[in-house]
Amino acid sequence: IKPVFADATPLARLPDDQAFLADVLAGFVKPQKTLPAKYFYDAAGSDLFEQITLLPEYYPTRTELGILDARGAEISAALPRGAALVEFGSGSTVKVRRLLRHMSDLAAYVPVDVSETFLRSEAAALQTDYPNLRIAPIAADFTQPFALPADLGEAPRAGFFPGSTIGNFEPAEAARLLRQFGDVLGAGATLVVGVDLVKDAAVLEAAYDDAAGTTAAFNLNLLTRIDRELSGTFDASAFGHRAVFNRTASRIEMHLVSRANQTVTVAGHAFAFAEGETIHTENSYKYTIDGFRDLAEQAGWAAITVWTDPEALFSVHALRF
Ligand code: AVJ
Repeated sequence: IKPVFADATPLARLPDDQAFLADVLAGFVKPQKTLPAKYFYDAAGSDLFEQITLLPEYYPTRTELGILDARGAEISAALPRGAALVEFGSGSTVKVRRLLRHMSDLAAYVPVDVSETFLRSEAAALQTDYPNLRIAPIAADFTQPFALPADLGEAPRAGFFPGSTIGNFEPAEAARLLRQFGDVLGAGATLVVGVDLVKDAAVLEAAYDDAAGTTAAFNLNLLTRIDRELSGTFDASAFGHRAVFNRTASRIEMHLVSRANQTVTVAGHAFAFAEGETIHTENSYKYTIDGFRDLAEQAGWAAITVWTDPEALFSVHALRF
């Protein structure tokens, strides 16, 4: 069965490099310089992130997979029979496979991802393993509204948003995104979402500043990417990596720290960095179970069930819109 590509909202108004340049310049004129975390994931960055997920200190990926393995039957049972299952930011199909093997009655699987090439290859691989499953990929940015395929008919809607990707959004943005998922899926929909939990600062900080230096390389790769794609003059070795748990805001912050007073240009625009000055590159929000339920409720979702691992490192929530 050949995957059908449904219509989706146009991906971006600006060509990618123009949007990247605009975001970098906007971030660098702020008093606290910032870069959007979504730019981590070029080819080298995606590779480094894959390595991060295998690090001994980086517990989220293996813990969530452990929950999906141990509780996959229960989690699948929380979804309606004959559902159309929409995965937001599907990436690789490693996680959804933990649900699919318990769901023989799925009406359709709808992976949504911004990378059309990856989406196509992952959909094709999944189709080989599930020849009878209807797969309807949508190439779209899931942070923007998009339409589901028109011919899903009356199949009840379910959503899947694993990986604690929700943690990359400011709480108000996260609530907006959850409400948008509800609007895309419709009233009565079920959502399964993976959320990293608040814990000891030392455990969190080690997960984002590993001994092998892989997360540091992931963070510094942003500068290399700016040099390559935007004619930047960054010397990545003139910056260090910092990860700190901000308990008041309940988030891990990643920063790049200037090792010296220096001036760097990006596409001809000069920016001064004082020694010790940082570029804030990522927030990764951590929630308590009740804290996430409050956020979901603000966004129109009611809690159904939550699953965690024995050490309560990570949570998987089922919600109803
Ligand atoms: C992909 C956003 C879930 O926040 O843990 C990993 C990204 N950054 N190490 C996370 C990340 C540094 C990751 N998310």
